[in-house]
Amino acid sequence: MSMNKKLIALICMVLVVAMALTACGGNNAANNEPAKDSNAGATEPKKEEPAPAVVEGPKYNFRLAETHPADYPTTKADVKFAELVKEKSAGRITIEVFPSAQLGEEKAAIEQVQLGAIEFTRISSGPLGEFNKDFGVFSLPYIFDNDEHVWNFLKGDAATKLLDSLETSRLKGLTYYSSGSRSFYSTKPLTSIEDLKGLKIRVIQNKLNIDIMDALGASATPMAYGEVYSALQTGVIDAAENNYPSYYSSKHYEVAKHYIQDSHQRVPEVLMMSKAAWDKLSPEDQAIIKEAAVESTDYQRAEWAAYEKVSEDAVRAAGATITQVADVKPWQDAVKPVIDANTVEFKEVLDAISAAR
Ligand code: GTR
Repeated sequence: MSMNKKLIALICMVLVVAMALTACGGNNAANNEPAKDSNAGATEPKKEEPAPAVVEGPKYNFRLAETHPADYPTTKADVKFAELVKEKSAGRITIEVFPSAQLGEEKAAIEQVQLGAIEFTRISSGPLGEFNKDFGVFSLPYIFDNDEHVWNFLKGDAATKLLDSLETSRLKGLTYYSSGSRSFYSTKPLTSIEDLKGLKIRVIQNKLNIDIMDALGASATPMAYGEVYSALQTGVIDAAENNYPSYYSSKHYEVAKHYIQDSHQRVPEVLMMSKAAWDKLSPEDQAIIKEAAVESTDYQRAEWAAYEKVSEDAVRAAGATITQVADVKPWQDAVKPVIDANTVEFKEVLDAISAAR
């Protein structure tokens, strides 16, 4: 190789190395530019850099209504969401979380959020069914096999469409959170489906819940969550139903110590905003709220998984008698009329739920 050729080869090598270094440095924190195609040719997906905080814009001080106490997984996630919003808006948007139903029980909270008097709430899809018919689907019994099935569905298009449909009810759905599965508990011994017959069972206010209790031979008593403890204690009701975390944190296990795990419903939690308040925000601020909500989801799911275990252990240790339903088929058969009566109404979503199995 002549001297000239060697020189040209050397220059080419230097250029190639320089170009490679420039490409690597194209997504660093210093330039704050998100990578255009960060996954191209990469074996491992690269983490997106956080978008810079949106400093310019109006200041807001919002409120968020939460039914559960401060140490409950949904409340912790609400706080996480508020922190993320504050960070992303450089402190312009603050959200104060009011736990323990301080701003009202769930039904009242939804109404306030519809009006824009409260800007945010974290709510169960159970009561939402009364405000938005499509959400009733989550109250149908035994439609999900397990938590994985629930999340396969929640991560798909049909669940996003459902969340978006809340706009027709003056609500802006932001994200779903975990809520495990609901099972029955009673002040009276409860070890089989037969034991439910004739019981007065508190339900979340929702027509489908009443139909389910009828199908099981029980009688449904719709009631706000905050009233259940004393209603069980005084015998106004015999039973209620919920997941382990609520059974534990509400202390219902103290007064109704017979729990039968049949997992009849898996009713996701929803974080949502008032549509009226949402519409007043700039597109940049809307993006902040949406991103923060989505980012708080994994945190909530992790908190949920841990607390579900803690609460089951705690109620067992406190002397609750827990019966695991070995064969759920008789239970499914008993409530089949409720499913049959609603298959047409919820067909599209039910198909998506089956496909997510
Ligand atoms: C809990 C849910 C609450 C509330 C409660 C109830 O599982 O997290 O939002 O709906 O159930 O039974 O009222």
